[in-house]
Amino acid sequence: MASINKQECFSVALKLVKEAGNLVRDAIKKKKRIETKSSAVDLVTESDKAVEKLLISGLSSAFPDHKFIGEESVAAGGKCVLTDEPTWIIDPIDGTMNFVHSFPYTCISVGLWVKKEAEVGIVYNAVLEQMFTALKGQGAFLNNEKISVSGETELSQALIFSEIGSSLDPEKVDTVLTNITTLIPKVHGIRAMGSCTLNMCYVAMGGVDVCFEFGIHAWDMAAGYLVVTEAGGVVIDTEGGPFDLMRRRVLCASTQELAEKMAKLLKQYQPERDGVTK
Ligand code: LIP
Repeated sequence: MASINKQECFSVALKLVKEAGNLVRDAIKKKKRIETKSSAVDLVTESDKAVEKLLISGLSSAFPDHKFIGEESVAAGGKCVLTDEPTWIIDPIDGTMNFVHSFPYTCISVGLWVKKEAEVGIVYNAVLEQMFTALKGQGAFLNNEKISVSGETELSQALIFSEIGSSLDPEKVDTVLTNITTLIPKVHGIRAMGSCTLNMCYVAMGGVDVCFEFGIHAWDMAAGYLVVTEAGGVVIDTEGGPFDLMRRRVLCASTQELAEKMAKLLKQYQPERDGVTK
């Protein structure tokens, strides 16, 4: 198996993400060419494809042995398989719907997983100039300043990010609405901002106390997972128990206590796992 120099991987990826950020910052102001994918509200633009191409071509020439899972490559028929090999997991524009509407809650997300563990996480909201970074065992940072979760333990005091998602499956929509109805009288506030990755980073920076979502993919969580855990937060499955990157569900919280309280309240939904070959 290829061995990695984590610091070198981080530096190379950071440079490429900054370059891709210039592209996103410029493109968000312009008219986009929009196509749909799994549903009428699951969108892709030429910028999603261009950013993914830039990142994969830069990373693969620096690290020819490494593997890739990229949102748009998978949409084009590529594989979504996580092995023990060093694997870059990329969402070129997380929050594509927001990007399409020039709503600046959108980011580039790049995670490096090795032996199925997160080693590097980079999340860049280029429009608002927020660069979240994490290396395993070295803490999490926003624009080079160390960040940490809020430490909140009480549901009644918690600000929560939920999501609507891009699946129109009636069972999924019912799960979303049921959970919001359950939570409204129990928490401080609920928001739905449109980017799973940024939601996770906002838990990491202490801006919100919990986020959860069903139906997202490995690329929506791979980098955010490390940013949250390195900021002292908790990432678990939505019904409690260990987080599984390929299970397409996530619950992040500032503390274990809060995560467990949330998991007990949530109606569950299980989409087909990532990586299932047909
Ligand atoms: C988006 C997620 C968001 C989710 C959307 C979509 P994309 O990712 O981050 O949280 O609610 O359905 O999956 O498609 O913009 O990269």
